[in-house]
This record gives sequence, C-alpha cells and structure tokens, in this order.
Amino acid sequence: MSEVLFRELYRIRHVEQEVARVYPTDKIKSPVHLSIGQEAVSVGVCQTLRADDIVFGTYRSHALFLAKGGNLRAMIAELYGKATGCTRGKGGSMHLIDVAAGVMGTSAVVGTTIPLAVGYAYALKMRGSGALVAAFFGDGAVDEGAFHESMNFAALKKLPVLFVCENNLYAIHSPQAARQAKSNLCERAASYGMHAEHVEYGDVFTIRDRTAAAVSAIRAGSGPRFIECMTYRWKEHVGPGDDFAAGYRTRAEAEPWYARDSLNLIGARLDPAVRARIEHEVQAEVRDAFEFAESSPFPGHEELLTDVYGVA
Ligand SMILES: Cc1ncc(C[n+]2csc(CCOP(=O)(O)OP(=O)(O)O)c2C)c(N)n1
Ligand SMILES: [Mg+2]
Repeated sequence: MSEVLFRELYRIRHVEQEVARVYPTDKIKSPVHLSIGQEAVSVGVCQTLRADDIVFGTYRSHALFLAKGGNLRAMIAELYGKATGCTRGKGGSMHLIDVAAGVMGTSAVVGTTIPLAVGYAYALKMRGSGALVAAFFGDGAVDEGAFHESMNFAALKKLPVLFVCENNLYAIHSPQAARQAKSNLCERAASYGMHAEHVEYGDVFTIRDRTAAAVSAIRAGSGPRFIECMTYRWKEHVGPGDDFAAGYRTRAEAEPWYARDSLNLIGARLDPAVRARIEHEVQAEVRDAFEFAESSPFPGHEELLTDVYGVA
C-alpha cells in the first residue's frame, strides 16, 4: 500500500515541480496555483473513492485531477493552451475536467463548485446510483454564501456528499484569524446537521482512513459529511516561486510542514530500489505528457467562438 501512495504522491509532486520549472519559459499560458505540500489530501481522499464517484474542485486542483485519475497528457496540454487539452485549451489550469474519470469541474471563482457538487449528488441520489460526490474547497470558501446554502440543502436532503475542506491557513495572504471570528470550521458544518471532523497535520494515512469511514457512512445513507484537513501550501498563492519575502508568513511556520511531508516520510521507508524504479517510471510518464503538450497544436481561429458564451 505504501508503494501505491508513494507513487501517487510522487507523481503529483513531480508534475508540479516540472510545471514550476517550465513556467518561466512562458510556454505555459495559464496562471498556476500549485498544490505542492497539499497532495496528501487529494491522494488520501481519492484512495477511498470508486471510479464512478465524482469530484469537484477549485483552481488549485492539479493534485485532485490526477489523484482521481484525470488524464495527465490532457492536463498538461491544457496548461499549454493547446487544442488537445482537457477543455481544448480554453480553460487553463483553473478549469480542469475529465468526465470519464469523474472530475466534473474546477473553477476560478471561490466556492462556486460547492453547489454544483451538491446538485450532482442530488441527481445521483435520484438515480439511485450508489455513487457519491466529493467537493473540495479551501478555508476561504467557507465564508461564501454558496457554501452555507449548499451545506444546508445537502443535510436537508441527506445527499451523498463528502465536503472536503483543505485548510492551508491562508486565503491568498490573509490568515484565517484575519477572516473568521471563530476558527472551528467543523462547528459551522455540524450546525447544519452533519457529522464533521478535523484532521490535524495532513498525514496521508490518517486522511485516507478517516475518509474511508466517512465514505462508508455516506454510502450507507448517513447523508453528507464534512472533513477538514489541515495542510500547508509550500509555494506562493499563484505561480511557481516561494513567497516568504512577501512578509505574511515565515519560513519557521513552514518548516514543521516540510518535516511531516507524507511523500518524504513514505519515500524514506521504501526499499531504495523500489523507490528508484517508481520515480523512474513516473518521470518517463511525465516527460511524455510534456512532450505531448509541446508538440500539440494551438486551437485554430475557427475555435474562437465555439464552446463559449457570447452575445449573438
Ligand atoms: C468569489 C471570489 N471571491 C474572491 C476571489 C479572489 N480569490 C482568489 S483565490 C482566493 C483565496 C481563496 O482561499 P482558499 O479558499 O483558502 O483557497 P486556497 O487558495 O488557500 O487553496 C480569493 C479570495 C475569487 N476568485 N472568487
Ligand atoms: Mg486556503
């Protein structure tokens, strides 16, 4: 099992490190909100999901897209703005989708995919499909009205939704304490009538095991559940660099998170030969995806007004 988790975590980390490396060349045409440091949440949760379960996410969803089985080539091509991208080069990093993998969408607008997730869960329940929806969002999104309306409706209708809050302590540069009088997000969720739990330290095994219990309860008909996973964003809010010079956080705050990084901890316990083989295989796959993106065409001019809303 550790090998599977290591491969998943390493694959996402390596993809995003490659994105960060390529970014200054300007070949990647989209802004990028990297998940580096936060991968354990997506991986831990998605390990417990079935292929027919659905996820919705935010503009920071490379990790979620890949952990749910989204197509890597299509994701990298999307970042390059190419016609082979998962939204044919029109959405960029913030608007990823892979219907076959159950990644039903991510959005630049904070909180907007939460009601979409709830609506999808309503449809699944009416169809009696037995599948569920996992809605991923940040600690900033819980201040949006859409979050509260969605929580209430999901609890009222006992919908099969797992609300996953990735609490990385900041919304852009604002710490939680500057935004919320009460830091206990689980209390907010519980007030709508659903079980809510808090996972400290972002450990992938704990996240996976606690999610597995929540997912079984939801499948058994408990209605929605809320899980708040503490985590930490290593890179700047948007872009490939570090931002300690910006002054809103310190390296000392980040250091405990580096030390408890699930990828490094699992990697250190693996047989070195096994680890090297996995890294080698993943690097080859990622190289192929970047080559695919680089050699793909941009959308033609005739695509300018297709698949977009416009005034006739
Ligand atoms: C409705 C809306 N309000 C404001 C913004 C500007 N904005 C972009 S990201 C962000 C911070 C959100 O923080 P959080 O939900 O904690 O996610 P994180 O970036 O930490 O993953 C804000 C306020 C936006 N995109 N949409
Ligand atoms: Mg945040």
